Amino acid sequence: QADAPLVADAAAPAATGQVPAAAEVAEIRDRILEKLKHSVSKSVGSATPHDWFIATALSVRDKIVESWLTSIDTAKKTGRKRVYYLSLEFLIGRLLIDALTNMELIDQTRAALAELGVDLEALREVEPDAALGNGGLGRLAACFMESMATLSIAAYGYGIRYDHGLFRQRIKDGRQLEYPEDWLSYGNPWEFQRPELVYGVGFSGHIETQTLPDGELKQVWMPGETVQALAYDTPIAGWRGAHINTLRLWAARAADPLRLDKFNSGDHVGALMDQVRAESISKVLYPGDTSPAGQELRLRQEYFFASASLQDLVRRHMSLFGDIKTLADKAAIQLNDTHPAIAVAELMHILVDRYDIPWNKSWAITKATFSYTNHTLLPEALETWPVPLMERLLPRHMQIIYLINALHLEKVGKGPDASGARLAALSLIDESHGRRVRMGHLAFLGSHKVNGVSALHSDLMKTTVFRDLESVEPGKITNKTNGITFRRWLKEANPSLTSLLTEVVGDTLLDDATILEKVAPYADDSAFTERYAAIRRANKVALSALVRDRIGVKLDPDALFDVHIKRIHEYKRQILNILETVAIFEEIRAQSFREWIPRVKIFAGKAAASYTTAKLIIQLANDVGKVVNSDPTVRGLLKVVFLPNYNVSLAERIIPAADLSEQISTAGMEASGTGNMKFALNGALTIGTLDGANVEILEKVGAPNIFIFGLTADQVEAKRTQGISGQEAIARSQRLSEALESIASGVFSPEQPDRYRPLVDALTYNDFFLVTADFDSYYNTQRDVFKRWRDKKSWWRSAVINTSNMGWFSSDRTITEYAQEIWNVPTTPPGRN
Ligand code: T68
Repeated sequence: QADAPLVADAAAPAATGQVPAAAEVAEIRDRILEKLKHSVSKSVGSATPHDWFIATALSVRDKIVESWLTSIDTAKKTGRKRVYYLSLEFLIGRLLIDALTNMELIDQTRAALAELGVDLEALREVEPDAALGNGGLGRLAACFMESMATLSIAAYGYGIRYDHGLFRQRIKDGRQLEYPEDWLSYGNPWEFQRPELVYGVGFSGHIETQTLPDGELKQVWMPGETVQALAYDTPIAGWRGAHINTLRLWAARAADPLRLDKFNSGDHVGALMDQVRAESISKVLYPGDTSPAGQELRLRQEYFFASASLQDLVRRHMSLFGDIKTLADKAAIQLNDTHPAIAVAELMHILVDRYDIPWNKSWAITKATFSYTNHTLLPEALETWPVPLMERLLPRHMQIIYLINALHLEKVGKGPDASGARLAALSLIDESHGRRVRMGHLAFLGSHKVNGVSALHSDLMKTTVFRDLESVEPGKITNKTNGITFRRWLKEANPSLTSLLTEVVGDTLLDDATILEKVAPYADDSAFTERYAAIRRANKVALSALVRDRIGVKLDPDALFDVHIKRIHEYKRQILNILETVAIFEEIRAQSFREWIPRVKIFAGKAAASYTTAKLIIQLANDVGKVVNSDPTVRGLLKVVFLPNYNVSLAERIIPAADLSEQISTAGMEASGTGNMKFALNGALTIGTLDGANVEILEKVGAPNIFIFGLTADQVEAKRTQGISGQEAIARSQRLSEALESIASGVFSPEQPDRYRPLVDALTYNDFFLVTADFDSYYNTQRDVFKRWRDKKSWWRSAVINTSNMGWFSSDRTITEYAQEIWNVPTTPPGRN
């Protein structure tokens, strides 16, 4: 990256076109030059693009730091309640453009760099993505951090500073290969190490029982191993820079990094053993999307960051307020899924063992402090830990969990309907196949509110995974439909569209997204829709250049860009999309005389390294692309591209260029989705099932402006009880059976004809995700898409209506709801102060 060319990337988005004041530009230019000289130690003549990136980042960082210190001071002085967002994942992406945008310095900085002969868009490409997350859950945490700062909530994000984020994906011969990602190799200009902030995190050891003077017994945990947690802080600037919060990430270090005795005796490797073992905790992001972790390192990561974060926030609370009993009044801790759920037991450990607060009082404080967000109902993704592992790694926490469970079961065991089966379902311990601790149950019991991430998902929580717990504490489950930050997903990703929109609604659009409604009347204004369409076309030209650069495929920017980008998973049904692609491919070949709509199918996404089926789906997409793109009868009417290494930055380039957004999960399985919102905001029409937040998008945009197909969640459930063989659906649909046959027989894998036999067999005999059941409905709905695309006026009308109705999906709305209904903290809307 460091030696990337210093010229503008042809595919980069255009500037917003405002003319900044000359004096301000000169000042910024001088500050960048100063950083280049004194912090990077380079001259203008010898500076690489990376040097310029660092100098620019440091210059805006100075501005951020000034407001940051003020924000921290103000929160201290006013004694405000803090929000702590605990998440094992923060999928941030790049920060330069984000920081410049939110500090309102982008045009000035672009101009200042231009005076120095440097192109800001080229610098943008030099920055590595901070990819400390797998997908939606991690990206949501990043959007929430930005919105909490924008709304001036005094918040901290707590997570792990992984040396290596999500793996880099390369495609070789159509197959995914995973390479380590190395975002820190050139240094990270955004973070501040805090050497004075070090906490010891204990593991293993034993428990001693002491007798207190009053005769009470006290449990004292004597850890057998201690790892140190080091703090690294990154400032997160809210919109217009009014408030800056801290993302505090923990790195693991050995308490005793070098065993000198061993080293001196010649055992040079053994001398470093403790260090290697300790540092492995923050070495690499767990690459599972929804598969169970199943290994000790994952639990060590979870406890490591939960413990360090709680020690840190308790220390802050005590130094500010001096009374641990007021914790819940001054701190709200949000658990982002169950990954930090061990924090519930850790806080009990702190309150009971360290502060000698009686059990019941401690439990009341814990419940009032915590709340928990669930992101999935997939059974294989619900975390449980084997009791023997917990006993060995966290003996005192296991004791605490047993006690929480005993008191809980004692309470619920008194009711008239307290059958054995019901108690088994309510228990924190799953006894069905070896004893395991249910982390979802622990998070649920230890919280005062539990939320799902879309209306449908929250409803399903009440009837499936948490049905029994909900009956014990009715009303605890609430819904907080996800949202996205418009600063990144509108203004930074699509500056030209943002300019057009602010022209009609005013420049407070990013302060208050609901004013997007004012765009609706322009859906019928042809002068407006023409400009809107021209912006899309320019974005498609830019994306086409990127595709050509990266994979050498030439695209027609006037074709319909049909986009499916997200993690590769069977429930997300990329294979349904591929089947429709194959069906149309066969039809174009057979009836090439018909008037086909030129279309590009764009795929991108990573598969968990251990997820064989998902990797085979990637290979199939690539193999289909290879055959389709080179078939002479297709004549470019259909192209299939798989863009490697999907990440936040690539999403920022693809989404503004999409015409159609694929949101086609099996109904009931996608908790919310957030890509769906990003696409609709940027004016792509959605083809989707009634799943997750698609349901709410339908409500907002209206049925004529979205393409809904397929079984509903209820129908999926009913269908599964009847059996999941695909044979009947395949027999009913000639198109489907032909598409499956061509895949199974090796049309797309002539060098290995049976390569896709396992995929086709699964769909035929064991179609859990109901791909075959939904195929015809999907195929027909794609033909509705074609019909609509032919009527461009109607298409653009729908696109504008989509954009104008997305205001509600701003993460500012979501965070305001969390603040009011879960955290009980005030929010201050942004705006020019
Ligand atoms: C996603 N979950 C949901 N999980 O799938 C998506 N899982 O519908 C939703 O919009 C999003 O969360 C935000 O709420 C995930 O992304 C993971 O990434 C994950 C990571 C580790 C273990 C399990």
